[in-house]
Amino acid sequence: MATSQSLSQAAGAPGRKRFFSTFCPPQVLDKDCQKIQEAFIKSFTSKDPCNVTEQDYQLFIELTNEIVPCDKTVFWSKTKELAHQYTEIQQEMFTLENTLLGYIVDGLRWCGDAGSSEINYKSCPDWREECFNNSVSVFWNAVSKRFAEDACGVVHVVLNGSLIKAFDEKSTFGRVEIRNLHPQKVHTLQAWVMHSIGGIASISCSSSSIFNLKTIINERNITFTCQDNYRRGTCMGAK
Ligand code: 2NF
Repeated sequence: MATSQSLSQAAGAPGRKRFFSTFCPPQVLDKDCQKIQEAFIKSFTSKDPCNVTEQDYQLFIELTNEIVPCDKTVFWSKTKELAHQYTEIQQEMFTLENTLLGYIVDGLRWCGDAGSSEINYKSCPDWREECFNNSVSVFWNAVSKRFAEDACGVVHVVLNGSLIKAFDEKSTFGRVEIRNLHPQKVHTLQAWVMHSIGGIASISCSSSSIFNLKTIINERNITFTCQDNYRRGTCMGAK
């Protein structure tokens, strides 16, 4: 229910140093990160936690603006750990959480209160049960949209082939990210369908769930390719 982890704790979490050494030179970090933290907190404090807008995060998003190079964007859906293991090894590939914006808040929950300028550490609405326009959901929708809009070249997605809905139209990837890819910039979406992640199903590139994704992508004039159990160094099979 409540925000329990502070921003500074999150930034110091093990295994997450990569962003700062890659993108943010130490001399810039101290000053700008203070400004960024303030902008983030201002985005949702003094506001009804069920009535936050994407506009509220505008300044925070602008301050953390950075562009992932073409061909290096990695989306994921129900495969967070695996996707992050991959980008940890492939340091030139980036999930949203490998960018400053995603990095700062990944793993956190937060909200404010209309009657107070403080962070509400006691209780925040549950995004599944209480309200759609809560501080956390609105944030991830806004930044996922931005991440997709900025993507270019060949983009990648790691999907969970152990789930019947390896591609779920209601997920952030299905609802927001694929709908905001620009066909003028993105020519191919490459799906990596990974098996044995922990579910019971065994979904492959030829399953109806993946076909559904291919149809949506092709309708958007973007080429779709898919590979089962992608391993680094193997070639991608076009479907
Ligand atoms: O927490 C994150 N780092 C996060 C949250 C939402 C979206 C990251 N994203 C971005 C990533 F960049 C991925 O490319 O979207 C993609 C993953 O989202 P998904 O919904 O396709 O994948 P799931 O595994 O179903 O969900 C990822 C996490 O987000 C939470 C969910 O509980 C899980 O922890 N989540 C999903 N939808 C919402 C929502 N509407 C949500 N949290 C709040 N509101």
